[in-house]
Amino acid sequence: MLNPIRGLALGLIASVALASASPAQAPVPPAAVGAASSEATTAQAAKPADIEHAVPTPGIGQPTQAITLQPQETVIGQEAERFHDYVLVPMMAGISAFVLLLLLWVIVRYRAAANPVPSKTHHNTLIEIVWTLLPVLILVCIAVPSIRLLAHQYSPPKADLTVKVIGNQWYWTYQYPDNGDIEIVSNMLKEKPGTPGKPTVTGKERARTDADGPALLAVDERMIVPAGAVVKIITTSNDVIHSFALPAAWVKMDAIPGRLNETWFKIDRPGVYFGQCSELCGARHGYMPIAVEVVSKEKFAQWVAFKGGTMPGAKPAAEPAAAAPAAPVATDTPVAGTGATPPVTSQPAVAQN
Ligand SMILES: [Cu+2]
Repeated sequence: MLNPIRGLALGLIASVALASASPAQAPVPPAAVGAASSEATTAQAAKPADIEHAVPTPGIGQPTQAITLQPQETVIGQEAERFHDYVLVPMMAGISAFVLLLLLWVIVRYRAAANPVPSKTHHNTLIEIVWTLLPVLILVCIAVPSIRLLAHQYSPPKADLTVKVIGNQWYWTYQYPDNGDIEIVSNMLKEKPGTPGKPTVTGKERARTDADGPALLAVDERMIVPAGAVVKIITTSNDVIHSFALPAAWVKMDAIPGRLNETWFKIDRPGVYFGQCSELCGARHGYMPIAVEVVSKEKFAQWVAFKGGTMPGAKPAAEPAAAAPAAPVATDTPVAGTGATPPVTSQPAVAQN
């Protein structure tokens, strides 16, 4: 009888010991963090590979044969498209048809042959009120949705990512201030030698393929942004006025030397979206296209690493890992400490520079 009881007691003690041991090991995450960060450092040592770039989908983010607007990928674009399709176009068609019918009616009904003695009628209060009020009502019908759309465009949600877009004669530069200030230079891809009517490659230049996108729109380096992220675009220019335009995102913003303009977009569907410089900026204005590739958040982080940049959240984790003695400090002061450490380490670095 004693043995089973002792066994039970021992079992209980053992289980209590185990239970107390596991919370005691809870602070162990440093070990896990250490393992993860050592993986990260080895990943950094071996240069991260570029992402597999998407092949553009015909009909999405590029010109189509249709006379309608390009399929709109942003909430603002969809609002603008509804306004265009269901308010502006029906109004234009209605007014044009009404004026045409009025003219035809006057031409036929009041022609000289049918109406030998012209009427001397003048001043009709009712008709004067109608032709004053009706245009006012039409203008109000346009103004209300128009100002609402403007208000939505100019009150962007909090940005997840900022890209500084710089126009140059005749290419674009994209800077990522949130990601270690990486800079991408984006040039149009020329055609294979012998292609008529379009710039063609010379020397060792890479010629455009269909995987890059349509002719005159494909570029060597696309602007990469994560899907579903609010992207704040800051435009400026190094020389003359350019304009950053991305029709599928309802974005068009002048890039003016010495001035910063701001716009934004949020595209949820991964893919490639094309635009062009939309301000006549010189001889090769037609040859400075814009290509934005929307990728998953993981792919974006991989691309940033490939370009030698950093992710805003990953930066603090990477720095203490690089400096091994900093690790115990991070475990003493939990969450706030990890947040506070990087500025302290980065500030002296800046001061030294
Ligand atoms: Cu331009």
